[in-house]
Amino acid sequence: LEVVLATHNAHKVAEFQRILGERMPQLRVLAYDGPEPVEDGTSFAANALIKARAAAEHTGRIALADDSGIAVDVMGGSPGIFSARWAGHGAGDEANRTLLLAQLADVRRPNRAASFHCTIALVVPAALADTGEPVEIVVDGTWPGQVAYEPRGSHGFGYDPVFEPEGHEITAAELLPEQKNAISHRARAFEALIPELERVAAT
Ligand code: ITT
Repeated sequence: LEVVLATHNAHKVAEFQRILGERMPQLRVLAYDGPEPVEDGTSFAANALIKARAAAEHTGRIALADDSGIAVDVMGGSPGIFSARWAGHGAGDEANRTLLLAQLADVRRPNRAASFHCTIALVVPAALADTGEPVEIVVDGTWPGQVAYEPRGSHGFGYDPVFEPEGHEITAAELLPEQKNAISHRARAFEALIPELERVAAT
């Protein structure tokens, strides 16, 4: 089974390849970085579907896309779907983290509660679906925790250095990649995705 993963984020390709490949040896994840659709959805699910649909249409292959981010409770769920560009388009991960810490400068625990969210869309183009209709499936994973007072750790990417997962006194960037990959929001979304992929592989 070959699927294309619609993303421009090399970290995501690596995580998908490693985690899905381990669980489904017959699966090959191909990076797709064709024309980028406008991500103008108002939810993680809407944006994941926009990206997966575009890749499925463009390649005629089964497509996956991930939309993810961090939601801070006291900020009403922001940065949320705007996580990748919280400090502006192209500002980068470090600028995003610095801005978030500045916005929470006066907020003490336990009010720094936050969660990572990962939504994955799976789109089977009509031509490959046994019903003759496109198949669209969306799964989610959530990883609760809190925002740290200062960045720590050198693994991972994005908001990992400023996110302390529940049950840990260290940040996600202080976890080894294999530890993070076993328990993260993305790992939780993969748990829900694998049975769906197996169903698709069987048809
Ligand atoms: P694509 O849309 O091309 O897949 P992207 O990085 O722009 O790549 P998103 O729009 O889904 O992806 O933005 C997700 C952002 O949320 C990402 O840039 C990180 O800042 C953050 N994020 C998502 N998963 C994360 C994780 O596991 N660890 C740390 N930060 C994460």
